[in-house]
Amino acid sequence: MRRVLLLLAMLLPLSLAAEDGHAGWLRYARLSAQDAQAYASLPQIISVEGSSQVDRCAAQELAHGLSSMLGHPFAVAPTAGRNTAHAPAFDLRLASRNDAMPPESYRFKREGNDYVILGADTRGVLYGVFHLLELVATLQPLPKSTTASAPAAPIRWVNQWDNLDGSIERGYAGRSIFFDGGKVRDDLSRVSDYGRLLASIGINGLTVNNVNADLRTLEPEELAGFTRIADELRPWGIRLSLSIDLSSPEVVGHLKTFDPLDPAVAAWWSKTVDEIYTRIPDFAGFVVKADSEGRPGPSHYDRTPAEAANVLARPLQKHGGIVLYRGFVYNHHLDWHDLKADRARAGYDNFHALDGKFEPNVVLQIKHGPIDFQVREPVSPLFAAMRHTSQTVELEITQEYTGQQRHMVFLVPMWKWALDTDLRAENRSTPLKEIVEGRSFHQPLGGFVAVANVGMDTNWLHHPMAMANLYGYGRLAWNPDEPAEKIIDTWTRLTFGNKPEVVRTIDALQLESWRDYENYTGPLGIGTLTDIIGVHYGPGVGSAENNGWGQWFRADRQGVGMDRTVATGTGYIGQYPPQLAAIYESLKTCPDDLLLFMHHVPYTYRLHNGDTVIQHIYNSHYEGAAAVATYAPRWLALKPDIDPERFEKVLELFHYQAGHAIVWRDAVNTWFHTISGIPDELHRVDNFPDRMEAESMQADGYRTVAVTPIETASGGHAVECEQGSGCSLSAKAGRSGEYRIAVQYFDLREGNAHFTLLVNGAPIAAWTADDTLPPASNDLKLDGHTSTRYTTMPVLLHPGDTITLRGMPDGKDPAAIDYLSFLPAGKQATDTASATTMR
Ligand code: GCV
Repeated sequence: MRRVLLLLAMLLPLSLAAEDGHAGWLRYARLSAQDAQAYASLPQIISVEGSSQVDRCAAQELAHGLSSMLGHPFAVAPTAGRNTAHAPAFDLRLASRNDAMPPESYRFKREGNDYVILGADTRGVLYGVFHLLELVATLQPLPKSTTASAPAAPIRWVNQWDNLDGSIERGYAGRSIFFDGGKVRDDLSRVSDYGRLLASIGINGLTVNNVNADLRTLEPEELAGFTRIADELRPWGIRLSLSIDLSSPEVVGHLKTFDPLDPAVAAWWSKTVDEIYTRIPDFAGFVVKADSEGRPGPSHYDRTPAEAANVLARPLQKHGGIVLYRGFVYNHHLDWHDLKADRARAGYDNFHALDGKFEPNVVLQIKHGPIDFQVREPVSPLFAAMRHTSQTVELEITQEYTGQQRHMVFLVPMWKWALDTDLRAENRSTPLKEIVEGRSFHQPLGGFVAVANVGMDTNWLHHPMAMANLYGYGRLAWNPDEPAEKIIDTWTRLTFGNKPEVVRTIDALQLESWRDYENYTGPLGIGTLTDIIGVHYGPGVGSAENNGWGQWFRADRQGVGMDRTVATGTGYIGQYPPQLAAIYESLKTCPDDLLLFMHHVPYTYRLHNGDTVIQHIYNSHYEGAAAVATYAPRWLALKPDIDPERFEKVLELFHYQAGHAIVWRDAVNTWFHTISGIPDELHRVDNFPDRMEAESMQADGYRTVAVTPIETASGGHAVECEQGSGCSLSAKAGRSGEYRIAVQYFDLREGNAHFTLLVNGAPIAAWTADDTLPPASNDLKLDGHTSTRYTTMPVLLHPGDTITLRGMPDGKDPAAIDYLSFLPAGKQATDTASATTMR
């Protein structure tokens, strides 16, 4: 089959054929004849010394990739073994002891006409092959010899939060590729494809089930299914691991207790681990979420996390398995009246006294920030406290709080910002990256874990641009020193080709996107300002306050921000080593980007950049929304150079993001305007001369409804259609000139409402509110998640023209409308959506 595909790939013409994104960055697109010339003398035989599945996979991948890119056949020599043929060959070789190469590393060398890829082990060979293919795809010369490229740390894992029923917690790209209907899927072909993508970026472990683990996970029939998944991953050098629930001895083993210090419990874990290894000999280990968000844990028996982790670790040890015990342990019933209560303190408070009490094969898995993957958080102080414990940093690829793969947000700059943060433990340089590499405190294990949550969507993550986060994560886990610019440049070339204009544009868009998103959501370290007790997507500013979840930013009429100082606040800052604590404690030195995370200040407090806090909140939201409005026009310029399918998909998402950034901007600014009572110096906030509120138009069948939270609709109200046969709104235009008309409506997933916009009875636009753009999670309310915008092409209006908007509800979607905005065509209007164009 592989051969047939290979031949087909070679016959494909050099054109912009539609691409569905399934190949990710491993497209192996055909090079032009001129570019291919540089590789014309490459040997066409691939000989492979090792005989493992991984070695064979590496050889096949090299043959496939080179054939596809260079347009002539490359073939794997039929028998495994050293290259003894006289014809020049690619020689995939395993290093000998004398080569003294670090585990999983590779290097290249030339021997006569042979190209040798020398792997420290079979994974090293595979990684070397992928690197060589990347060099060709990005038109780089193949080096004569290299020093070894070795991974920064041994643990480079991905977590999936997939449930056995096929749903995915915080998954935004369809259902699980692993599970359906309570068991492992019959067809696991996408699992193998996923393994290949992960191997190409050096990932060596995959946890396939949710950390909120199903209680049946360790049942024998489920283990049989997991064995099949492990078999699919093994050829790609990826070891399977499982999330487990600590109460399993009771639930699965029918013991009376799950107390980690009970000998019967220890015996049960030992027996269960042994059974797993008879099925999955390279099983990687367990991931544990305990005493967190309602999960059972050792506190039930007054035991410590170390005692719980160790009972799992001991039986895993002899098999080479590890325990990743999550540091995400906190009380979600905090008393919000208590000004000393602070969720950010929880990681350190729960774990620092346990340093040195874990078995050597236990690794603490710590989210990079102390809260929960907000758009900006400081690095967790726990990393600096655990000097005798191996640690991994947990990052989040799935964009739970960062636009859920409906907004483009390239997270590598954020991760690098965190990884480069110098915690100054022991008054010396201890950047986060060096702590998790095990270098700062001389720990044997450590590394990187990221939650990815790919799904059944053909292109894995829904937004074509989101794949840069998966790719970038792998690159950083291999080498956290690699610049974000280099990472995105390589990804863009692999994903969209090497044309300079394409590469320049996409690199710039991606690199700007995190700051833009932060600007129109939650600047100054305040938190993302999303609906934290709902789906974590659109604006829901007040939801963080006044409840037990502890994501407070403590806004009142005078000021805003969490006082986490030692002097007057929760004392959180004192959990950092003294030199870093001193920087955060003082208003003089605390960076603006973290100000409201660390301090409570008046709205009139002046930032280092000279703005008052309140004016900065207003300005940054306008800046962010304006920046996002440029994405679609910049992307449009690439139309001749991008295949139509991916071009249209990205364009649609960029239009959507521009509209949703305005929803964010207005909701957050209105909320702060209301609470502070301080007007915007530039008179933009709550002042929209371009707008016509839907509830002010003449309605046929539409009725006015209040929207909650109130700030997520213009004027707090919208209209819903109550007639199955459809409804309409109309009004006189009252202005003359060329305008784009933006219609702000609500798109609910369970139904495809239809809208038609008419001027003097003639339709000028029609569209369907389908479920591809607004939140991936189902939300049946009119709110900041579902508010969506459609913008027309320019139309010429005269005073007295009649504007009519017809809405046809469908299913549970009532064709609801918030307002119409008239944006002067041809100039940047105050409402930044003017830069969007007709869909
Ligand atoms: C898997 C946050 C998320 C949860 C997630 C949890 C965790 O609270 O919203 O969906 O649960 O983190 O990381 O355990």
